[in-house]
Amino acid sequence: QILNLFERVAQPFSPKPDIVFELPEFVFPSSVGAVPPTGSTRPSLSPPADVLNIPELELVKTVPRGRLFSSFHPAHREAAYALVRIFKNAPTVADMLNLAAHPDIRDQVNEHIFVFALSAALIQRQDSRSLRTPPIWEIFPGKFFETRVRSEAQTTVQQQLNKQFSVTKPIIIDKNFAATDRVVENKLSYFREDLGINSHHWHWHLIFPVEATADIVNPPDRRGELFYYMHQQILARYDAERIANGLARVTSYHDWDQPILEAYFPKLTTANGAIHWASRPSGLVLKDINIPDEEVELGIEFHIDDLQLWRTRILHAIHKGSVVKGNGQVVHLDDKTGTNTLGELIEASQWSADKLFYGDLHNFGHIAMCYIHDPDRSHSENMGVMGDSVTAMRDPIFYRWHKFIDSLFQQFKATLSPYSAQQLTLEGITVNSVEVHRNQPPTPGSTRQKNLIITGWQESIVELDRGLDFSSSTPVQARVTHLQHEDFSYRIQVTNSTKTSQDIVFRIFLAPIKDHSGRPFSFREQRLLMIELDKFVARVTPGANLVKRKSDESSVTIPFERTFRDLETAAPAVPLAPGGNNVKRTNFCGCGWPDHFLVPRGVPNPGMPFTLFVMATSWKEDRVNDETTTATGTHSHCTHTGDDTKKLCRNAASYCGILDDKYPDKRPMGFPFDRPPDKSITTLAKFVEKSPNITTAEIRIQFEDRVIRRFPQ
Ligand code: CUO
Repeated sequence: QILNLFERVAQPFSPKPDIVFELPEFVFPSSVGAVPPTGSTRPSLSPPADVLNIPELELVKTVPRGRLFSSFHPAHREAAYALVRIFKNAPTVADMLNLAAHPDIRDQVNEHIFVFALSAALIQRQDSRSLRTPPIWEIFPGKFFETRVRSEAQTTVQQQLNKQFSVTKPIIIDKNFAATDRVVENKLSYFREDLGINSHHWHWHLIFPVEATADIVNPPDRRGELFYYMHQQILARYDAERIANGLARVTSYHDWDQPILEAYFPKLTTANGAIHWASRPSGLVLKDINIPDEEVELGIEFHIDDLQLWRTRILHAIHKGSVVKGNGQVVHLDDKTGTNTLGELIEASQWSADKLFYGDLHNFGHIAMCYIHDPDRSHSENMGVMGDSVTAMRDPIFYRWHKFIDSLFQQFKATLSPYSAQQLTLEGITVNSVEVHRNQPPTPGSTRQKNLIITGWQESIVELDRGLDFSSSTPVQARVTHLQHEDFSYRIQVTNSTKTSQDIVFRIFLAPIKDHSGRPFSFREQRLLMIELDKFVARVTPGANLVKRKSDESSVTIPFERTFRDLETAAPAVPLAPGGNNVKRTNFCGCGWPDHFLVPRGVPNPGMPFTLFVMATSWKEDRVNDETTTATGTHSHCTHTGDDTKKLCRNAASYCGILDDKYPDKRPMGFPFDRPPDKSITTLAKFVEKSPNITTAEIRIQFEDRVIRRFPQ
């Protein structure tokens, strides 16, 4: 029933009399240590206003209803986090839901802020994590589907009301709706506009807030480093798609006097069609932003020179090897915490060493680009998609901007010593070979089963009526086409020449071998294109071992069902570290790379060559020391192959970490590719030659332009 709160959020909340919150159904999971609050499990939907103590909402309402909301905009954020705090401070879940349902909140505050704040509170509160929330495209279909879909939906509803058709056909979503084939960048629309990818990005920013909210005083563990790593991995994945489509890798957008040639016309609306997202034609140049405080929106003012100044100060810190806090304290950028410190500084979050001095570079870049078409709003235009974490990844400039942001981290990484032979080897463990095997029978014309991954399209049905103001209870469905791949498995041959069983971390990466023109990459280039596919722990006994791992067990992805079905936030049972007990852990709701995009698309027969890389490291050394953390960290990250440890885990910890827990890997994120190698290492072969614990294989990813039905629609 909580789903009702997310229905038609642009409209007043009018629950039907027969709908009541059935809080007992919201299992208060013992798994997360929450105790059902006594006497508060059955709130009514509309508690009398004089009973409910409505907190002060002045700050929340500074962004009026009906306006777009940007989590990159400091004043918008302040308004949103004020509501997050109100929800999180409610004594019980029932109180929080009653507050959310109250007309003063549900019908008065900005609808985007309402959804942001309630979603954030539901995830961040331990006692509400088992509640279901709908996918973000169901709440705001206008942020995912072009305006035409809305009109078609309206027709569908009308036909149903007139009983013209007994069966309603889903609306077909054209996977190239934003532009024609004449626009080169549109070749990548299947990536940029993918529901699962954009939903992941929204959830990531939801669970890694830029500011503290109520009980979050300290940032989530390695939050700044995760900001770097998750976005770096998006770039690596995007580049692999570009190469597959015959395009050069993304270029950094750092010369801010230069016009941006790649245009983007989103064709999206919000407020049920009333407000459109601005287009960004080709050739615009960044301008100073000077939006006055108006009735309708909070102002913001900064100069592009400010961005330049902040960039210079950040680079200065990187090359000096330290940042200076507001109180004068010097913080060294070392190899352990330097990336994290920089991440907080560059994004910039509340935990920036000195926001006044180092500024708000990344967030303000988003703002500068979302208002590039009307930088003082003299034309009263709305912002573009770069302003909202739900929509930002649709625009090609997102990737160019983040390539620039990533270049700052890469400059820091280049100041660190290359990994030594000792850091890259593991005594007594030899990884002899790795293969991938298709789980499906061969398709006609293809008999190869080994080292070949097949990709294609899948059609999935999504529900739209929850977000359409006219639909009432009439179901409206749409059929989307998205990338999919056949299931496959890794088979890793490992020799343990020690006398005892060892728990080994297997780190699996994938990277293209050649650029779009067919030129082989140097190792210095290829390491930045390494895509993490999985990371898990397996026990290897003395002698020869075969370690098997399925593609859908990846530590990077959330399962397909979680992308395309209502999100169940309660997780399945997952294992502890070796010898531990099973406990239930909470999944990160929607955070996690979508399973259907685990591997890049590749090219048609004979497929696109990739390097598959597997490295074994010691779990004993890599585990996070704290006892509890170790246990939870391990299980959420791994599948054990030993008999008593054959367990699944579904968390997407690699890009999303673990809620309220430490990042379950002591190594720097992206290890061993996060640092440039020694100058003498020019090829991947040289990089691995002294490490018997590493192996590589050449595999192919073959794209078949047909429907692969891996799951039912
Ligand atoms: Cu995710 Cu710029 O940080 O969008």
